[in-house]
Amino acid sequence: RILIIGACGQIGTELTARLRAKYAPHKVIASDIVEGDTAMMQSGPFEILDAMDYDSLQDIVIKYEITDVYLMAAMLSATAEKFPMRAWNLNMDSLFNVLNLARDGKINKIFWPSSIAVFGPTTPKVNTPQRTIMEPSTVYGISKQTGERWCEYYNKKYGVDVRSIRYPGLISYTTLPGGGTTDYAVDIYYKAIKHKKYICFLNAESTLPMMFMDDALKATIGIMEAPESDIKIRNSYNVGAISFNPEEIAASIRKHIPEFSISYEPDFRQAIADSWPESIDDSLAREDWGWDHKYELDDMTKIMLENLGK
Ligand code: VAH
Repeated sequence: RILIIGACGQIGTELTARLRAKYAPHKVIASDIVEGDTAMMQSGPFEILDAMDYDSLQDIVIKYEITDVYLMAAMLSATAEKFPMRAWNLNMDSLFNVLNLARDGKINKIFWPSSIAVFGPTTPKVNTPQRTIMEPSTVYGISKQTGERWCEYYNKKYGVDVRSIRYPGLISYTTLPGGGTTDYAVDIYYKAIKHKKYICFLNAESTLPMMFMDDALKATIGIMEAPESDIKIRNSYNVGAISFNPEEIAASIRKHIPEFSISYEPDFRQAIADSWPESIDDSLAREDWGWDHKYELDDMTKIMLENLGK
């Protein structure tokens, strides 16, 4: 059986639905610190769980005979800058809880999300390699870089089958993101429909790696279903899809809403975005376990506006 920790988050919500559609719903246990929406609560088992509470997590693993865990709970980049120690404790304690369950043979397989936030201002920004200089300047990035090191350590030392991908900014219409720097790329669609204008908290030139949620879910389930021998990288794989800046996503929106206008009022998140790459080299994920993205910017814009317009 599968346990999703942080099932009510931006990724967790859709991941839960996707896994319940793929496997029998009763085999996919959703958990979070708060209850989910009606669809989540009525479509399969749910448990209130604090990801930092080892004993409660172990009780759920035993109760449902969990074999695979997707650890989707974390504090993202912008919020983590406001609460550094809470972010460090949540992001790290939750990871150690799951890694230690696997080390002790209580679960078989782990998915743990890393992020392009592991890269920093000194990292080559264009087509960022899998292995390169990584001096993250954000609390979130530091926690993800450290988490990657621990994943590789537990794999090499204890044989823990933990698999990870470095998510770019993720865009979806089902669940609002919480506390990220790339969240402008979701908010802009809501504001385009509601007000036909958007005040962006990043400047026009802030090019960042991004991905539509359907591609992110394909990568997540894809790496978890790959044969163990295909997974050659045990810290975390680069995965990429599209790269754009606020001006380019605004132009994409104007193909549907010609009068849409954007203005720029950069805030503290500009420094975070400036420290991250513009585009990612994901050739190893494509070679090792067949990663391939499908959605380009205009495809995503069409889907976002259609679904948010309803
Ligand atoms: C954030 N959406 O903005 C997350 C992600 C690469 C960005 O880590 O913090």
